[in-house]
Amino acid sequence: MVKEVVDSNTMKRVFTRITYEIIEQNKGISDLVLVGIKTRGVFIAQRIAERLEQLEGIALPVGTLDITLYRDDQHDLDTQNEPQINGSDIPVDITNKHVILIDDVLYTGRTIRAALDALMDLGRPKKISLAVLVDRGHRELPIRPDFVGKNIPTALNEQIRVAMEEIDQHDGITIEKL
Ligand code: 3GP
Ligand code: 5GP
Ligand code: MG
Repeated sequence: MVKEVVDSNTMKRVFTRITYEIIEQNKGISDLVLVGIKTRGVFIAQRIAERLEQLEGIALPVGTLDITLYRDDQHDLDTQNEPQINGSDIPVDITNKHVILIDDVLYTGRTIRAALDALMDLGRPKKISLAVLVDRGHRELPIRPDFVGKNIPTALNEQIRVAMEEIDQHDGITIEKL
């Protein structure tokens, strides 16, 4: 059973709201670096960067981190799988910058923990914040997002699907029972 929780228009509004929240919580955005976690986190980071440029006239650098589960079994919700960094492409030195880490779905928090490790290896940011499109709950680590598109409480046997125009030809969020 598939249920739509966020439609295309609402999703665009969510990106706009997160962008305003980022502007509000930062005195000037010029020292920000956006880092998206592949795959959809990168597109979310690019959307936020576009809005920030429209609203503030500043084009921020957008970097990417590539993190996959150690076992290549993406739809297995077995949380024993530890996320591993496969690569990063961050176009600027993050030392003394404020990095906003961006992912599509926050679940156990293990992906973010791995991402924090990877960022620390690259430099010493003065601050790291976390923005996610969906928080589905079930955290296993003390990690909390600073910016949340939508809180969607889930059961363990449910899965969130995030669709984005860039790769899925439409925007939207659905929830599905496995
Ligand atoms: P993403 O790359 O856009 O984040 O992990 C590959 C894809 O599989 C992810 O897309 C994500 O949307 C989807 N996915 C669904 N459930 C899970 C899950 O439990 N773990 C991981 N890592 N990915 C999941
Ligand atoms: P965590 O490491 O927090 O358990 O999981 C976060 C990562 O796993 C996210 O990058 C996301 O890709 C993926 N993930 C976990 N659960 C889901 C889900 O229900 N839907 C989607 N789309 N991705 C999920
Ligand atoms: Mg993801």
